[in-house]
Amino acid sequence: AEQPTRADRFSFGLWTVGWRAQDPFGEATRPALDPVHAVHKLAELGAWGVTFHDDDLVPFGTESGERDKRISLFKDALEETGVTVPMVTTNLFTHPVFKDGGFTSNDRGVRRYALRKVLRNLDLAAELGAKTFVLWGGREGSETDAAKDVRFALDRYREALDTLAQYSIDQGYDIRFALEPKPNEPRGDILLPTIGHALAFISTLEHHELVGVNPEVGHEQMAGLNFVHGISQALWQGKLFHIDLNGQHGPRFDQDLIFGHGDVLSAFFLVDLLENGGYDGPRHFDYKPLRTEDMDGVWSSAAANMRTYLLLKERAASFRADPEVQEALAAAKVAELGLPTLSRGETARDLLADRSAFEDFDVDAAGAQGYGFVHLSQLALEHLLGAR
Ligand code: GLT
Ligand code: MN
Ligand code: MN
Ligand code: MN
Repeated sequence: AEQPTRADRFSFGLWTVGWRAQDPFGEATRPALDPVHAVHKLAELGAWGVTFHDDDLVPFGTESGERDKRISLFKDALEETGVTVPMVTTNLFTHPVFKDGGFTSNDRGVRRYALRKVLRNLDLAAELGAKTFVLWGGREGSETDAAKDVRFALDRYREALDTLAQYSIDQGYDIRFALEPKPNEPRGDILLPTIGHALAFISTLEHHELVGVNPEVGHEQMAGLNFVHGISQALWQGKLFHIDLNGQHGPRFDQDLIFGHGDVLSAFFLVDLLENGGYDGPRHFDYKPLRTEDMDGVWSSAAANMRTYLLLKERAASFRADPEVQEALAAAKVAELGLPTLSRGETARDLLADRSAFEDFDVDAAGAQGYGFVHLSQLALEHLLGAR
């Protein structure tokens, strides 16, 4: 069961296994990875999908003849392996032109250039059959509040999304957009820093139904937030279009660890939620193989992501199936939260007339009851550890 198959819908960004491990203090420790080779290796390991930024597949500035050639070699690899492209994203952060952002650069010419770059990439996404277009605005932000009028920046962000969505509709593309929040890094402060900010922003868009979120485990944890809660709300609002799975140890630089190699208890509850909460999109890994690894280490890290997910899925199923857990869930009244607080047709006036709800309600008894959450939580931990 720990052997991944296509049915698991695991996908990887070309930039993950292809990361050469350059960081602010050191050079690359690994050679460049040919996208065609990456597709073959990922297929061998049992992955179902591959994703990429425009510039991962075709380096920035490549002339169009060479661009076509690279795209066609990539397509051949997809065809040979049966690997799909469920998502495509765009790089609006590497080239110096984007140092003050793409859609929200103070410079209008840069904003127009950014839109042109993304429109071109959207055409490619449609051509490859991608269903989701991710936008991570890593450079959309600032280091100083003196330099950015955030209200104008949000106007321009919205203008960009409205323009892209309208174009996609006009072209007849079957693509939805997913915004990826991150609180900081590389900018001092990034716009739309959390799932919550992104959801609120999306509600203001002209084509809000076409725009959702692509939350990343580590990014919410960098902000000190509970990822499972964030994902729950995104699901609840019908906005979980895509997900970036990885690991992180709390608020610090973006670690992009292997999935489960950070907060493993949170990863356990996340897999339980994804498997039982109505998410049927890709299980996409956005991680960085450790800088210490050679190419063998890269491929074992890719396999580790998938194996960890499947192990957690198996542990979550064993947790759910345990009669003692079911008893503990009942004692903790977990399902009772699903019952509406008012009865069918009951109004606030009716509630005011219900003495049992207030005048005769025994607040001391209700305040004295134990919920048994500790027992339930320990059962989860024991299933996770394989002790049950
Ligand atoms: C970049 C970022 C990731 C995003 C990618 C999508 S870009 O690698 O660090 O978290 O998911 O654009
Ligand atoms: Mn990250
Ligand atoms: Mn990243
Ligand atoms: Mn990501």
